[in-house]
Amino acid sequence: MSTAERRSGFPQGFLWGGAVSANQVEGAWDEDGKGPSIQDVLPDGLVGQRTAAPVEPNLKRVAIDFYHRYEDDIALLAEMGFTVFRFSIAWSRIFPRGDESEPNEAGLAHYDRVIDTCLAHGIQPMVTMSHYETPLHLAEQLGGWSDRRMLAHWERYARTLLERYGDRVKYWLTFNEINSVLHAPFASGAITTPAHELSDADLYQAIHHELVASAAATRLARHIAPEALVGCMVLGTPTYPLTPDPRDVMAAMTTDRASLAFGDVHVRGEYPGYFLRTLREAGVHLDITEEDRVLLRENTVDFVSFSYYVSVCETADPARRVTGSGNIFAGVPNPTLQASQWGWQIDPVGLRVILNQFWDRWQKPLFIVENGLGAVDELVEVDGELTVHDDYRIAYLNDHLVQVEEALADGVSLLGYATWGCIDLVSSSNARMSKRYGLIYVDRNDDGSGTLARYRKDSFRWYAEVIRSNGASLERHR
Ligand code: BGP
Repeated sequence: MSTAERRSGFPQGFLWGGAVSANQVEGAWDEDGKGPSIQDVLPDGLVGQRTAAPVEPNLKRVAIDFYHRYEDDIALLAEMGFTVFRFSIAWSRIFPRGDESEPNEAGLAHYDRVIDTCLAHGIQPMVTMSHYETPLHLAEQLGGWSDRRMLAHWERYARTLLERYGDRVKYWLTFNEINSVLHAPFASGAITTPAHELSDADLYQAIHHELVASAAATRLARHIAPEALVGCMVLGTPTYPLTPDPRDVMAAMTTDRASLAFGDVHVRGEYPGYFLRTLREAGVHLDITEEDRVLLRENTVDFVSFSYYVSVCETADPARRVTGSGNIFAGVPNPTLQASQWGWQIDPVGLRVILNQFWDRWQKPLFIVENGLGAVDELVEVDGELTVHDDYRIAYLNDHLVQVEEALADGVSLLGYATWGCIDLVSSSNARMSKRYGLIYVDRNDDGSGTLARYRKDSFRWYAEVIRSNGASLERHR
């Protein structure tokens, strides 16, 4: 096979782009009627302590000021040739407390402008309805998704978004990394009970309500915006057995299934047997109505999207069950892999593994909606221009995309690839700026100083060429 043929592995129309979330880029935390969200009581990020009320300092209050700079920023994304841009809508801009009967028009109008700016540049907007940013009032009033009353508020929110934007937004995601509720119940499920006091019954009831909510949003989309495609979004972490010991293989499968269950329900419309066993053994009797069952069964997703940063290992041997670092949750470190500056193990082949696993399992088109390297960047001056020589990020993205191309050759159906934090943003786990993912540098520091000016990194020029060549410029042999 010739090199040219080998390199044409990305199909025509493959969507290339990047992803952000409202709370990590927008700032304007209380402007135009926006209410506080749960992010305002997480000043140190998902791994930090929750505060009793919104406090300063919290870098997310200004973030990278995307709320005011979206036009210039989207123009920069267009300069790279983006054909998809994933962002979330801040629920508390639309319903400031979450329980109002009427939406906040100023919030709605803002996203009209963001969406129209994307479309004017030929970029498909991809909207996440909920990305770790439930209105704070709703969380405090109801205690999170364990309470069934969340569903009515959610449905009003989802309906409002679909009625307003459904004519222009084709790609919709319901909950960001829905399976992360297992590990971050407050950020992911707005559950105010501290994680160590949370009962299995309340956790699994919250999971059930979120799954029903996701199906309810899909049903609304079918009626309001029949052209729209609705996907679930899961935190993708392939789990390898630490050794060939069959007990390790089984342990890895069990850990994997805790997350796979979320996709299983979204795709198949019912709970898998192994999940029911988990409930039985935990003595949990879920409150599932007949209406819930019908909703789940009749409103399965059009595609499955996922984030991918790391793989983990698992073992049945308690003595070897040491925990490393990872995205939201950590597994047993893999002795064959290197890690990022934050200890997240880098595994490009794992992306091919999970693409094949998901495709084999679900036979639904996939979409990679997060992937990238968080790293400390240094701004340098070249010919009077400021830039970042981020060859480490280019290497990371290149090697992952080469594995994506392999998965395409394996027959996986994949709609697109959106790199995480395409413009520098506030980190989700630690709420700092110094963990940067962007192709565009933003001049803001952990202490809040900086001009907020934007600079193109080397990876900006590299990604533009990848997109222009539809992946042909990727280096296959590093
Ligand atoms: C995912 C989240 C994102 C993003 C990413 C990187 O879990 O969906 O919001 O932040 O992880 O995480 P971090 O910012 O902690 O490096």
